[in-house]
Amino acid sequence: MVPAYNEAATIVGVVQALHEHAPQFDVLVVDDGSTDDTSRLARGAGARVVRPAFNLGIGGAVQTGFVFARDGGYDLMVQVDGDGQHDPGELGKLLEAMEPGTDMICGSRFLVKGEYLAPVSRRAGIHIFAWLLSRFVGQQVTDPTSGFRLYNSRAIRLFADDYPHDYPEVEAVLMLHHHRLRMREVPVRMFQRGGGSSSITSGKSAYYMIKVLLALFVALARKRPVVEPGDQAPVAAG
Ligand SMILES: Nc1nc2c(ncn2[C@@H]2O[C@H](COP(=O)(O)OP(=O)(O)OP(=O)(O)O)[C@@H](O)[C@H]2O)c(=O)[nH]1
Ligand SMILES: [Mg+2]
Repeated sequence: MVPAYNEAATIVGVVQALHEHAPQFDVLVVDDGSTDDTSRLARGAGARVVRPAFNLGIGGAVQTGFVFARDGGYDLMVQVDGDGQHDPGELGKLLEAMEPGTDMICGSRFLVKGEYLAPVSRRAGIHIFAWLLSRFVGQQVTDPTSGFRLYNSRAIRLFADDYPHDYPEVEAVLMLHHHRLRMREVPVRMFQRGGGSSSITSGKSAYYMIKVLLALFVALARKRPVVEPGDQAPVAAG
């Protein structure tokens, strides 16, 4: 599942790499309102394309993918950015780590030495989220904003029902924990985006920090669902 908003420069390469490295997966591109050729190019490269009627933002786009995966009866869903920052060749590492009892595998750029990490200001924000989240969930989380993630069917069902809206990745880790699902990180390389422009402009960075911090504390205060070990289907909190 590839969320893609105006990623005409890179989407063909991403879809082709997924076909090459993950032939067992269907490729779905969610493009809600690109004004460039993203959808046409993705379809031409062999992806299925869902085009919601208006821009849902990254959270709504990814949730569309979860609904597609849940309704299609898929056992696994992998989320890969459409801007070429993730290497589909590393999907094998995520698949290997998906053992029984683990519901989400997250690719972490910070477990790899000497690779592209992110601009300094962004990195500082990521480390603050990582520090906070690690305390909230009681396990070390190094890259909570990573969008290179593999989900099993329990995680697919949870997030199809309820997924955070904008800048969703950090909050999604906390949601997973509250529903007693488990995550693990594996080292992956990440690259600079291969073209197009980031959805996180400098003006939005401050909003991002405040919104995500607020969302984290609100999520902590929310009523928790009661999910006993052994329960089959986690349900979202109302
Ligand atoms: N469908 C859809 N995809 C989106 C939307 N916003 C962002 N995306 C996609 O989500 C992925 C991640 O967004 P980016 O803007 O690259 O965010 P980022 O990777 O944290 O930021 P950079 O490191 O600057 O690239 C990319 O593939 C985007 O095209 C949206 O509103 N709708
Ligand atoms: Mg990106």
